[in-house]
Amino acid sequence: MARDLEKYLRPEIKSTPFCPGCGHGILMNLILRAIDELGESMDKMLFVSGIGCAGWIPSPHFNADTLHTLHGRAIAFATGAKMFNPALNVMVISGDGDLASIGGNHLIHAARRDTDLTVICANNMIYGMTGGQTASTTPLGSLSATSPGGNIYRPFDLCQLVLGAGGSYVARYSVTQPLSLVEAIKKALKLNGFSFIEVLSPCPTQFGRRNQYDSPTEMIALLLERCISKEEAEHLSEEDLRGKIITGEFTGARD
Ligand SMILES: Cc1ncc(C[n+]2csc(CCOP(=O)(O)OP(=O)(O)O)c2C)c(N)n1
Ligand code: SF4
Repeated sequence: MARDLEKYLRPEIKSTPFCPGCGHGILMNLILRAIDELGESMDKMLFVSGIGCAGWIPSPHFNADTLHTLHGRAIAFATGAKMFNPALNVMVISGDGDLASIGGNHLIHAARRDTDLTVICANNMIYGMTGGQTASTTPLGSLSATSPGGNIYRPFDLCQLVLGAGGSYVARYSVTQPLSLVEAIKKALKLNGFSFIEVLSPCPTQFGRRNQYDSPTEMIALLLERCISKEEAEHLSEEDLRGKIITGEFTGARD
């Protein structure tokens, strides 16, 4: 963590629980960088998370009001807090399992209602905390604790899901695209309405080791290779797009 961002952390926090090479630590840094660049006061912010490794990003680390809630229910708690105190800038930070598997219904209905929340989904394509089970985001064929022969179900495209449900601002970036990601978080924080950012965040421990990416460096290299911008994707054939992850802003659902 850059020294100038340490002021956003609780002074008693000396380390995080993340495994070496986990993308969630990078994401934590980038969220704080966005808040710092915006000059947003932590006093006006509420951070809400569910259960999972990603749920540890804000809580107990951020020196602000944090709600560490039940698995899958972060958006429900966040909605209640925002209804009670509309002046709060409410940010939900949680995992793909938490927000899109057990919590999927809250996600689509908050998007449909255009509830004024900023939701950051740390997508590592697996349930990290509980030992690497298949999530609704696990790619076809990937190995997990519950699909040792390879996942047979198609994963959600989270951005398309939220766009279809009516989210006002939808974007996807990887932790390997820090500048774009910080800009997206700043936009989402300023927007009135439901903003959703899917962040590709590698889990070397539960996803990487099972899927022959033996080191965090290999996972980062893979994201660098696979993530392409929306604009680049427009010039590629269906065959060239295979295995690629399209990143960028996906706005206009309500137009
Ligand atoms: C009601 C309930 N069901 C299941 C669990 C077990 N559980 C805790 S975290 C988790 C999944 C976490 O995955 P994700 O949200 O993707 O976060 P990650 O750990 O990968 O960052 C599960 C299934 C729970 N705590 N509560
Ligand atoms: S299990 Fe995965 S998601 Fe959880 S801290 Fe370790 S690397 Fe990160």
